[in-house]
Amino acid sequence: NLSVLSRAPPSSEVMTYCPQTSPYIRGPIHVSFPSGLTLAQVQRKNPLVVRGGRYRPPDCESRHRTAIIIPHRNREHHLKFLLYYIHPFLQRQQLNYGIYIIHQAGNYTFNRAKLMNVGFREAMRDEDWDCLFFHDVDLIPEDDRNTYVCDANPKHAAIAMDKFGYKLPYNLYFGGVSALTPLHYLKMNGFPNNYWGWGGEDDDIGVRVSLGGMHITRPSVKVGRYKMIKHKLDKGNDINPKRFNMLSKTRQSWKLDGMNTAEYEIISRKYLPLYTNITVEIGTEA
Ligand code: UDH
Ligand code: NGS
Repeated sequence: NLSVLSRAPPSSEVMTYCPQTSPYIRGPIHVSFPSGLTLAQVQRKNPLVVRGGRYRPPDCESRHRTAIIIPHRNREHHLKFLLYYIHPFLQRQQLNYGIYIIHQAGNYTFNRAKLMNVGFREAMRDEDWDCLFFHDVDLIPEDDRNTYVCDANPKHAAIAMDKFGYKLPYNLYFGGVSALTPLHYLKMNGFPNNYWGWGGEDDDIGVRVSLGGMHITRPSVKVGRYKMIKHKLDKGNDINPKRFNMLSKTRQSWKLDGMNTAEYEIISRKYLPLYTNITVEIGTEA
């Protein structure tokens, strides 16, 4: 009987939208890194987070569906702290959200941007996310007025990091944390797949934003604040000596290399209590 299926649910089950501005927002967050923190503790502090690191507000319908995409390898100690801060942060913003760790398999040189392409495609398989936050694992937001929702143009969120004296290091900087809608992402053909090792890929992504006919928006420096968990350059992520040469060619290469050419093999997809863990084989440099 189809009329049963099309009937509206009883009014007690219809949830109203959450307010435009969440009443739970507090402003500045004091960030420190408590020793001995465990994932079990993070889990206990976030009882409403369900399988795969998903959450939706219990008492209202969120206005936003945001996926957090985190490129990862060998940074479990950073991940623990990020999860500790980011889950409550996103809940205070009354978002419908999911957290995705995109874990590069093997020991070959790291490729941050290609992992983001994997994250985009794989997260969109799960849900019709309306915003994706591409998020380094070592950056902790320090103000919950920095809302994890998308703007009309691609947004660079990590504009004031402690390591740069809470200022933008240079005008076109697009590193750390950025937010794009699926439409933004496709307009710029996603991110480049061929930046192996450290540096330049974020600048390439910034250039793609304008090549895709868009511009970069930013929150105010007062709220776009982040603390970076200090670390050295990782093993397997040496500085990419080709980056300047590659950057000089983005205008010619962006349509030929990006989301439309991202090839990879998913090794596993695990819906863990605090995040979805996608392990992927992304190959090696051509
Ligand atoms: N990442 C990993 N594992 C790695 C390398 C990178 O998970 O082995 C991820 C992680 O999410 C990290 C992001 O990629 O936050 C960016 O890499 P990064 O933290 O190494 O880059 P960042 O520029 O720091 O933040 C580099 C510090 C040394 C720079 C020296 C060059 N001047
Ligand atoms: C630029 C890099 C970016 C990098 C930024 C900040 O020089 O990839 O520095 O680096 N661009 C090139 O190398 C072409 S940081 O101070 O975080 O180590 O994100």
